[in-house]
Amino acid sequence: MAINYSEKIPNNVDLTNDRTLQRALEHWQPHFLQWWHEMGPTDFEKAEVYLRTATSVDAEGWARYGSVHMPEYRWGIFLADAVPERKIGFGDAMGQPVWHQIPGEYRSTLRRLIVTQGDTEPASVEQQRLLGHSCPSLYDLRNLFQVNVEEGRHLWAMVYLLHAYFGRDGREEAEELLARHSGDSDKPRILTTFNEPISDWLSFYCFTYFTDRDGKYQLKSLAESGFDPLSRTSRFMLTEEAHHMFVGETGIGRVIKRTLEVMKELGTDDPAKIRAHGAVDLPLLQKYLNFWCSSSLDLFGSEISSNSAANFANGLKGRPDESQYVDHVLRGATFHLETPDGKGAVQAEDVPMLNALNEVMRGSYLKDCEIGLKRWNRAIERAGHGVRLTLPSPHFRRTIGAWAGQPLTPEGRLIPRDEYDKRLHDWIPSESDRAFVRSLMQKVVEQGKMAAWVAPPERGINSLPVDYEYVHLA
Ligand code: BYC
Repeated sequence: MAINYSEKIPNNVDLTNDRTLQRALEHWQPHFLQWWHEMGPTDFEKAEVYLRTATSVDAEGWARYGSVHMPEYRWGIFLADAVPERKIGFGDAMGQPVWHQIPGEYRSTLRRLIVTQGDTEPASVEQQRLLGHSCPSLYDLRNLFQVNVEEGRHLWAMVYLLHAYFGRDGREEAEELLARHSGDSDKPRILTTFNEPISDWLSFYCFTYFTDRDGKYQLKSLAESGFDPLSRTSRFMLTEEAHHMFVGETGIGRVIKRTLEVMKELGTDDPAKIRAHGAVDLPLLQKYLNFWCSSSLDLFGSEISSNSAANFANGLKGRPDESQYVDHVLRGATFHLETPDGKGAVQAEDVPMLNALNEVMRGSYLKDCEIGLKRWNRAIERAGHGVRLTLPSPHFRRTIGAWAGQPLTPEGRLIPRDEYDKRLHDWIPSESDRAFVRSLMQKVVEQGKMAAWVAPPERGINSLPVDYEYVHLA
């Protein structure tokens, strides 16, 4: 069904013919806008931003671009087209028709999954709300706001499910999604990474590279769900998500490009000299990669998880790209898992595959993360330098699961705890590293100008030139 923009809430779910649901969502809408006014990029409400807005759910030509004041962005409810006669593709109910309503026995689990997913979306907007004040260019400022409005729309996607399928408790959860706040000591966001401050653009690029990629993998697994409305909404969210990871990958790539230029200009790889010249030395970038990668790895949950086993067996949450696997039931399958033995060594055991699905997903995610690393390392190699950027061991600096709190190097070697404590800031940014990065973050908003710590992008948005006025500041 086409997206109807003539309604108060743009949608392709035929809202006009469900007056109760329409009223409930129209009641939530001002609360969302109030939240946006208070917790979004508040100081840029009058800016005209060159944004894309979804116009259809087709993969081809699904968005239009134009200047928008962010509070007037048309947040709405867009589900990917239904697949006729879709069947559950995994778990014990494999082959049975998908559900168009919530099965009673899975109600609370599905609500928990939807609320957890929904909670991350406004959290990220809150985390990024002050970044506009230190943007490196109008191009970047526009990308930040594009990401922000789409995360707002992803909140709408989950709130729609809560309102449409869960009744009163769904409506209460929708209110709570606006009441918890990132980093709030009384009412924090649900998942750890979404309470980390994002106070500089290097963190923003790393967040969109690593944490949005967790979003990609979680959404891919929800897109497999036997609960069809969740599958359809997740599928369309993935279309929007691709740009967010693009911002991360090209952002980090541009930082590296600029650093390599400075290294060439100065004829040195001495971090102190590179910093004195106002660029990000590669060891410092490596620390940021270590920080955000390890934090994002926690978002997959514990290595051994009865939640993930039940979610899979019951057809609620599959593996990303489930169809690429041969066995979709996994009863009897095992996974070789390494965990710390508590005495400073590593033990290996074969565990039921069903219980290890968080780890399986973490593995696929890490492979995807490697792609950017390869590209960046090629640029470093071409410039004639021997340094290589790496991903930290998946066991490094974990706070969730079997490896939580274990003293390991980024290479994954267990070391004495006092050595770990002493060396931690060799591996993740120290307060002085962060202060240096913050010192680089001076707002650049003159048309066509770019901050000195990051190279311009190769091309602009929607075939426009890089120096286009992507944001017209009031
Ligand atoms: N922090 O069996 P366990 C995105 C909790 S990002 C705090 O180990 P399970 C985006 C867990 O909730 C994608 N708590 O794990 C990106 C559970 O609590 P309860 C977001 C954590 O359940 C950028 C307990 O520990 N989407 O979209 O198999 C910008 C034991 O859990 C954490 C989703 O996450 C943590 N890191 O898997 C904007 C999808 N990890 O229930 C957006 C929905 C675990 O015992 N969520 N816990 O009270 C899920 O599928 C699962 O909840 C998780 C955890 C994958 C998060």
